[in-house]
Amino acid sequence: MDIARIAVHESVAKACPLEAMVAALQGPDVPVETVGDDASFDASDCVVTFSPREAFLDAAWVHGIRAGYDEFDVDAYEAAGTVLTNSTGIHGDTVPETVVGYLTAFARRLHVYRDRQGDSDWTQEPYDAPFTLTGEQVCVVGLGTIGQGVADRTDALGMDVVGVRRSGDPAENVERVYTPDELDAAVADARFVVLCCPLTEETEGMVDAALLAQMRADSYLVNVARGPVVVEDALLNALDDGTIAGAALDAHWEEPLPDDHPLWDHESAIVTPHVAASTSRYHEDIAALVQENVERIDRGESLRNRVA
Ligand code: NDP
Ligand code: 7N6
Repeated sequence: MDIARIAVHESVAKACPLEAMVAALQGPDVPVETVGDDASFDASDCVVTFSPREAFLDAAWVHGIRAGYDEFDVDAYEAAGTVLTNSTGIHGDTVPETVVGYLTAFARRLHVYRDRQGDSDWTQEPYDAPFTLTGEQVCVVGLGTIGQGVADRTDALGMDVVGVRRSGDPAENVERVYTPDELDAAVADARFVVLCCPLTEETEGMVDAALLAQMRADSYLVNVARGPVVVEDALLNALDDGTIAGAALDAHWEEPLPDDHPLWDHESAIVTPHVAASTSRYHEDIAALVQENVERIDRGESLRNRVA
């Protein structure tokens, strides 16, 4: 593969300023330019993009600037012989820090007081409402870059950490690793269930009414993965009828979450607009991944994060 151009698709602007990405990707050898939906590609192009487009299949290599590549048709890339890489590996601090924020807010009731602040409301939560994270169990579903970061941080906070992944292989700072067929058992004792897995055929709808019913009534669901991993109606019902105590959602079924969605006003929900990974250095992290792979191509090596 010979890369003669890096084409930065305008959809990159959904995650970071386009100009910053173009500047970060500039190197001595390969020219970098911004392209829109009308652009065409050939077998000497690398496309850096947030969203998929059919025309990208004409390029040599497409780099998705997200860890999740569920919107990309991997089979079509294989059939076209177009290389597809993703951006896993760069979210090990940002997303886990956000998760610790959700857990701390729920335990220390910070989201409740922030809601009351606008009304100058001094009302204190009931005596038995606040709790400490220390000593509570967290179940981390997906133990990759993000899940490991969540495990490390929650372990450091004195929590009991269990996890789930298909391989069932042990993970650092995780006391017990379950496989997906043991999900019921994995969540049963957890005060928090944190979803850090990809959206796949296997994980779509994984958190349904039956699984929510297995969770403790005083437990919280955190979704930093993808909206469809959770069955929307099942979660809304579980929040309404007290099957679980609350949920923090960064990933949603439809984005932006519609104005009239019941979650916006739900007192036991924390809603963030898919920003768990936000950082002012995002463009630099992506550029480092792309540049590493440009160098690998020059050396004739296999690409990092290749998914097709
Ligand atoms: P990784 O590929 O590093 O980790 C994914 C983990 O999920 C692996 O441990 C994998 O292990 C596990 N996994 C896969 N299938 C299942 C399953 N059926 N049940 C349980 N675990 C499973 O990805 P990242 O940690 O970088 O990102 C994970 C996901 O988080 C992304 O795919 C994306 O959807 C989302 N994300 C969201 C962000 C946000 O802004 N909210 C930011 C970045 C990512 P194994 O193969 O052994 O199953
Ligand atoms: C954009 C991060 C991912 O999969 O959903 C996230 O990487 C997007 C800042």
